[in-house]
Amino acid sequence: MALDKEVFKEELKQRLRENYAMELEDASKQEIFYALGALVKARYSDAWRDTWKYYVDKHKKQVYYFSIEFLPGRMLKSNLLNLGLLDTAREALTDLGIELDSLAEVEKDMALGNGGLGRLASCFMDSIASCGLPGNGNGIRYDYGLFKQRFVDGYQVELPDEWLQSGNIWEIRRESKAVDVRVGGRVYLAETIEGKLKPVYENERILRAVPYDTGMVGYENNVVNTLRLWSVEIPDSEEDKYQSIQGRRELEDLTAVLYPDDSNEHGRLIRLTQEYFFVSAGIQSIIRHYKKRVQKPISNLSEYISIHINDTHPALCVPEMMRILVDEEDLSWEQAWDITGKVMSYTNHTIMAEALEKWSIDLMRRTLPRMYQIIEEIDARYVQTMRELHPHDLVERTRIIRNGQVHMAHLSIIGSHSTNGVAKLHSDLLKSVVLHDFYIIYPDRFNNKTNGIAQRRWSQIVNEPMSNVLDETIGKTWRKDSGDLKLLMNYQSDQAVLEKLAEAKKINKQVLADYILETTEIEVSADAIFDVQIKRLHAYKRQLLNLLHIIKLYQDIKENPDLDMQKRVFIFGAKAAPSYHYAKVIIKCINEAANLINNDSDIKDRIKIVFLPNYNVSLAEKIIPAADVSEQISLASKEASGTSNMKLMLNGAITLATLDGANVEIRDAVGDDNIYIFGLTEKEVYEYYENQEYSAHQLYDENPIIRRVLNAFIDGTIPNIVYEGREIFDSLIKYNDEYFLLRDFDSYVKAQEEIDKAYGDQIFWQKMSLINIANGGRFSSDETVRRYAEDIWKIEPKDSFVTEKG
Ligand code: 73E
Repeated sequence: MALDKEVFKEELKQRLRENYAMELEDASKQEIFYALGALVKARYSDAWRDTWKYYVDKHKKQVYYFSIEFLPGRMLKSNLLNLGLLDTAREALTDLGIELDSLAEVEKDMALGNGGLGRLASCFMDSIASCGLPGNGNGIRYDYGLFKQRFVDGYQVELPDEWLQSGNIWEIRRESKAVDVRVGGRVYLAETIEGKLKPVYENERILRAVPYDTGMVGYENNVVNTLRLWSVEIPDSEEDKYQSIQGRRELEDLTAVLYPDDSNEHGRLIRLTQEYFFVSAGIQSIIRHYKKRVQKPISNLSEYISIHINDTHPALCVPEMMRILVDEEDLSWEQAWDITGKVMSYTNHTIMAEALEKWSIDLMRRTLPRMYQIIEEIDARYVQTMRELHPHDLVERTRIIRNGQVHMAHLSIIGSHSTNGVAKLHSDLLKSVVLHDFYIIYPDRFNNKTNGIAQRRWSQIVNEPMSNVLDETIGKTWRKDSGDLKLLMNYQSDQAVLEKLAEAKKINKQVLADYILETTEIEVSADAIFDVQIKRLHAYKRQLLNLLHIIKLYQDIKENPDLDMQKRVFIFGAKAAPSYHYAKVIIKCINEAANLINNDSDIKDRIKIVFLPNYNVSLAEKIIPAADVSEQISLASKEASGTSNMKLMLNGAITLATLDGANVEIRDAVGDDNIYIFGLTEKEVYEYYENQEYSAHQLYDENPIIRRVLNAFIDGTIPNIVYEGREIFDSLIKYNDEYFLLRDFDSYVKAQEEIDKAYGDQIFWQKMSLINIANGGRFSSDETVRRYAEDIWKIEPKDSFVTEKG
């Protein structure tokens, strides 16, 4: 319901009086932010309750998206936008002498995720609600989000992210919905009087799981779904067991921190317990709701409930559902197995071997004894059934328990009805290579769902200057349906439109330049090309290749001081997992190269390097609208999809990419002329793996440019990296360059030279940029979740939403 500006002002003042006993004039930004947050929350609380009631009354099938990470970032502006209040709020606040944007900065990022996987989960939450789909998130309420990153002497330093320090305005603690989760101890099976085998628990620990719910507000559709995050507490019944501070700490630490790993798995007890904790709490609460509210026989569960396993971290959903159905609901194993398979579906997000989770049998048995018994039974039955249908070897390779380990991806595939990859190329690789054995066994289970992004956030909210040009040019329908961005294609030769888009970009670049100056004291010109690489730091993503090219440019200018080139600012944003030594070495080298180049007067500002610390969702929101070039340069086959590639194109950046992940689909969307592609293809990479013919040393010997660039790491050219430089050098030469940086170097340099040339012709550049914006709508997570809803979850949108859309 629309809200009048004057009423808005009055309500805000009223809330300040109620919550803080204070007049607006005396209130701090913090206090005004909380009052505004409370106002916004009150605006959707009725819709939240009604949505839930509607799903129950209409017996709607619901999906529960289980993810160990969610990365919503700030929610104020997104909630205001979705409630149709953004303009009203902005105007009302302006009248009161307050700037909405600076108020929004008060909100701490909710950073309960590492990177793409967690952000995708949050984009899906937004889109599921915005499409009127009955769907909820289920995860962990970590006390500390992903660490805060600082640089000290060029090294990454990690500080705790105390995001809850001043409270979290959006969440509601629901004590009455708490459940108990049992871990550890011993479990054996004993016969009941009815002659059934039932598990008996001994010396187990009971954890109290308390849910905190956050409303996921749909875009102008009165739908508010729920993100439920679980926090651990000590149950009253167990208080006497936790007398010591240390004992309490251990337990309370369970939901204290998010594991700061991306594509690197550290087999740690706490992590496994975290996984079971949120899985068990989530499934118990789903079943409780089903029995109490849906009130249908448990055998009909799959008609009303769908559970999505986001990567393998929630794979225990399979045995936990079996436990509840068999141990607690008294179903036969066969019936329970049939239901579980129908309810569960699974997404794979990576082919990196080290990220495919495996747990030792010993750890699993000690930590989660009942889970292990059930997994053993699933495994034994799998082997028994498949032996009759497939060769022995194939069955052995695909079973869940192998070589003393429990394979969580195998469990997820065997225990669900759908396995999907996150971009076409990735899904094909799953079928042909990574999960090929499973594809032979279950060909019908495999499918692709290319990732998408919450377009409203990544265009309207973060990029107002561009949004205004779009409104003036193609009308406002694109704000609801990003497919309408296509209309912009009619203006690709309209000089006035191209100029307006260029002006909008310039405004964003100036804003970022100011931020860079403020945070790093580096002065950059908004006339330079803003060349951006923002993502987790990982060898396969090849931030180092970017650096090698920068060093080449530096050496070229030193050799030829009058070198004619476009000015460039290379902007990095990346966190390295604290235990990922090599990634941290790369950070140090980039920072030292920055120091060298930024302060060398011979360079005359033609190149600048800016490594912005603490890359997170809010920083992405500042960088992305200002980007000219989007670096998507992972080794082909390694990046499952990527999603910053989609956000950057939507904001008019030109992609410089390998044919990896969703880059392939971006190329298909914009055409070869509006993207810069370089490097090995995924097929060529696999050929190298097979023929073992790659020699980085040979490239070093034969290519003087490569030699000069690499030598800069060990001959003192880049200062202060005596050890780090050697390590980089050795990784490339002595250990033969695992990610083929040197093999792709020449074609990368060539693509960069073409970009340099293209930017010189502004009309040409702006046209490419426009074509990227116009085709950005294709990667909307609205569309992605609709595909999941239709093909996998079998859920339908709220009726009123269907009629609204016609
Ligand atoms: O390519 C990205 C993808 O866009 C992929 O690396 C990332 O997921 C994104 C969303 O689909 C991803 N993260 C993880 N695996 N894949 C991961 C693995 C272990 C721990 C935390 C995250």
